[in-house]
Amino acid sequence: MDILKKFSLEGKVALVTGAAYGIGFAIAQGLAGAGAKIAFNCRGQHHMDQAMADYEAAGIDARGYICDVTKEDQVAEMIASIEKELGPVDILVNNAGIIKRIPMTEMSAEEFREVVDIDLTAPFIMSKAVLPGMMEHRSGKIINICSMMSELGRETVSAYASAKGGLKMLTRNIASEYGCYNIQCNGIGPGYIATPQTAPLREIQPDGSRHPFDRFIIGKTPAERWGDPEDLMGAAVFLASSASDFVNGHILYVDGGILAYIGKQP
Ligand code: NAP
Ligand code: GCO
Repeated sequence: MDILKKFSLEGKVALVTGAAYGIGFAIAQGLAGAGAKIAFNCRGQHHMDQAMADYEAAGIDARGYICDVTKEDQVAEMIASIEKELGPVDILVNNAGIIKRIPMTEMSAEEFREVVDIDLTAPFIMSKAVLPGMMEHRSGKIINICSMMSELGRETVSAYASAKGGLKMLTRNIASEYGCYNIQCNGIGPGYIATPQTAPLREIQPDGSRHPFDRFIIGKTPAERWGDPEDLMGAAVFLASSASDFVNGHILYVDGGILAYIGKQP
């Protein structure tokens, strides 16, 4: 048996949400490297123009769509266009997400809802839009980008942790409900990854020293470094490919060991 063939995505169509930059862009690069045709979306033309140039520079013939993943009508329109232009979506990566770092007692219900809307309700909307096609073809892969906060809490991220904890359970539920159609829904739980989302936690201080949170994360991570978006490529290709056909409802943490570690002794 040629085991590498099981990791091939040749002939597959992959849609990665929020993949103009950051983790989504790296995952799309990984899937393209394994042979998939790439569709992605973001919300604004400015990011789209830059992203199209970045995909081209990476040698990837990606299709970009302006679409807000919280809007069911825009999502339906995007999926219809992808089906027409590339073919049915075989692989969906629910990557688009935001975070608001605000102490819970100072956070408005509106701010809380916005995070849950993008980080949890949108993966429901996106998955609901591709599931009928996957059921018809009796095959499909959905990958939800979860978080350390699917397992852990910390100050200021109540909405994000609630949404990412919920996303872990949405993952298990999709696996439970649609596994009989040969659809696998799994999650990737990235550790602390250097992207625009985490840039405020890594800012150099006015006195030239490292941000205290930066130092805290290095101390919490056995690998003693932040992750790079590229660290997530292998897990994404595995979960998108037939190599993972009997893996369902699993969250694969790619965290340099954070969840295994009690932390450095003082
Ligand atoms: P990022 O750099 O902030 O990128 C987020 C992407 O999501 C952007 O492309 C953004 O596009 C898009 N997006 C946000 N809201 C959207 C919406 N309503 N509709 C469509 N696109 C939307 O974040 P990242 O660090 O790469 O994170 C990607 C995912 O991994 C997120 O779900 C995040 O929670 C998760 N994650 C990140 C880390 C980390 O340490 N960085 C760790 C664990 C999990 P626009 O700019 O066009 O809005
Ligand atoms: C934070 C971070 C995180 C991460 C990530 C960890 O403020 O604690 O932004 O929550 O980005 O999701 O896995």
